[in-house]
Amino acid sequence: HGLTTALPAALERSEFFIEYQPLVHLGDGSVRGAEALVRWLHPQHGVLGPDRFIPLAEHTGLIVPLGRWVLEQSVRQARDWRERHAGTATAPLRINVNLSPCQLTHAGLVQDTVDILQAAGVEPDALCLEVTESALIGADDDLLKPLRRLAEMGVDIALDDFGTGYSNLANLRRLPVSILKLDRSFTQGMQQFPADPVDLKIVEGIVSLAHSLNLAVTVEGVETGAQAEQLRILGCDTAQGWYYARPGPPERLHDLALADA
Ligand code: G
Ligand code: G
Ligand code: MN
Ligand code: NA
Repeated sequence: HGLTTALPAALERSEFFIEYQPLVHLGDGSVRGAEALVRWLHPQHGVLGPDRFIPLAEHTGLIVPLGRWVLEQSVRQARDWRERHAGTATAPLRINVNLSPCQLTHAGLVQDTVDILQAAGVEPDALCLEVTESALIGADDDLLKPLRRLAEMGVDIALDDFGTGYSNLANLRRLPVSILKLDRSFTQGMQQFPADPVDLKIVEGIVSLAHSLNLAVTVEGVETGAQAEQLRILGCDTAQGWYYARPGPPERLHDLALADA
């Protein structure tokens, strides 16, 4: 309750900040971008993670202005990285931003996104919006329309926590998504050696289906080199996890990306 009532003032006082976790190409190990992860530097409680306050912000509607703020900061950060990397061998870095279901139903989503990209001078293809699989289960056309418009503009849409939502796989064809983010639980199945044979088969099947539908596969929660190698062999495209880097300040991503330029 205390946290809930403190949220609006926290946004005004700029108590939120963003950490960035690198997204790495499994084929060559290069840094391709990052996921933006919001935190709250609470004056009494210290740093709070998103699971402590995102549900509260969703409940009160503050998620809309907070989400807009995260998008604005992240897109500006992507512009900064791209400017500083211009002329190097690295591919232009991309930014992934999480959207909560309430933001999807907010009428201003498409226009806000267009305005934020234009104000920062960033191409839509620099941005990927992550939506959880569960938010899109049974989604009707009204819910999908804004995502379709964003996808037509060139914004990538990723299906986050994929594989946990029991969605009908045939349903994927109808969704304007271009990336599947495999849930961390599958990566955990690659921990032991030999890897869990059922997880191997499931990931193999998901990758094959995804690629046949022209979707890229990103894996989350990679903690060891053995997991990364297994997932690379299975054909996954991009990886994220503590093995590469924990979420951190934006300068760190810059250093990591330049180090492999
Ligand atoms: O930062 P952490 O690794 O604890 O992330 C936990 C969860 O919080 C993730 O599932 C992520 O999707 C969610 N999250 C992080 N930042 C944001 C944000 O800016 N908006 C929304 N809606 N969710 C976020
Ligand atoms: O959007 P999503 O819920 O997937 O956000 C990613 C979450 O996973 C964040 O809370 C992040 O801190 C966490 N995370 C990122 N990398 C790893 C990892 O390698 N292992 C584990 N256990 N958690 C991770
Ligand atoms: Mn995510
Ligand atoms: Na996820």
